[in-house]
Amino acid sequence: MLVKRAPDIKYSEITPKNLYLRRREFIAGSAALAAGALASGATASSRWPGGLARLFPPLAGDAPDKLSIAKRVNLAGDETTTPFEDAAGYTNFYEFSTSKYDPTRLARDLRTRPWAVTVDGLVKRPLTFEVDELSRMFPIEERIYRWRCVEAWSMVIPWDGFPLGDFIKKCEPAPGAKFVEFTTLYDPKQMPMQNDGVLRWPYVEGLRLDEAMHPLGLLAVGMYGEPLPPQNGAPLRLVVPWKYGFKSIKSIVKISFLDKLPKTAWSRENPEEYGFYANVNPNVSHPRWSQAKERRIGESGRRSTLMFNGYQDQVEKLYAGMNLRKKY
Ligand SMILES: Nc1nc2c(c(=O)[nH]1)N[C@H]1C(S)=C(S)[C@@H](COP(=O)(O)O)O[C@H]1N2
Ligand SMILES: [Mo]
Repeated sequence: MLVKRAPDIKYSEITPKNLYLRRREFIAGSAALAAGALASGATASSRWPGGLARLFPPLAGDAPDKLSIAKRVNLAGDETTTPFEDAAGYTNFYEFSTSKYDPTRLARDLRTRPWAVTVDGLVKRPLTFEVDELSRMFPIEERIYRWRCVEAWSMVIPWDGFPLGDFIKKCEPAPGAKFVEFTTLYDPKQMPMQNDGVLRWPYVEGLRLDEAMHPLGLLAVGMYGEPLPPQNGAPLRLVVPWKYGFKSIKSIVKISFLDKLPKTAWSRENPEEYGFYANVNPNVSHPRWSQAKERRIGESGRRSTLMFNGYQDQVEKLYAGMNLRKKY
């Protein structure tokens, strides 16, 4: 994300040249580390050549090291899946850093077990789930989705998780519930940037209840068939593929059902730039750049951004009658 009042972040940070230079360094670094792992007798994952899997294990507690995936669905057509090292090596996680490369290192020791997720607000009764109990409650699906950041870069990622709507049904929201609010862990000892004013912490996101019930919404516990790396929002994060990436909040500890619009972190910080709905829309520019095209990580050049990130047929009915050019 780019914030006007953060002088250290520039749009140039995400120019292709810079990215490619950094990416080469990153890959060179991983290859060296992986060679070390192999020399010491560790097995390399065939899926992540060079043993990258070993670089991003969930280190804390008893997180499962494999997911059992009941079903696989490709919702990105014939588009090529982004390599794992890019999806796990180029992240936005402002609780750790405003750089795309540092969360991989800085979030490494995030304690992700035990991890409780509380459900409160307008529900039949408040609930608390332990995260692994949650993953056992629902069959885990792998869904390959296009992923589009508001900063105009994109990826194609296989996420592993369960439909948000199935989880919401278990929560038994009260008739007055109209919105769902999600909150990230607040722990400045573990998340160094929470001592900094770049955002008002904790990170909060939200959806209208009917959007949250849409079958494309996912609560992810993994990606690429393995538990989520910390920098990608372990142990539980949201994935809403038709919206800009900032809606897909990481490391969730609380889910609240509300009768009014949640005060989300980015819309509170800068409502001119980041609206509540934040549906991917190539026809509406960000005040500081066009959203018509995107840079697919790993590709050169730019490709056209698709309305609702390519999920228009599935989701447009949610917004019937709304002016999609307006920032809500
Ligand atoms: N808690 C939290 N969630 C977050 C963010 C963040 O900084 N903190 N960044 C958002 C943004 S801008 C994007 S693009 C995605 C990035 O997800 P990824 O790093 O797994 O690709 O996470 C979103 N969720
Ligand atoms: Mo983003």
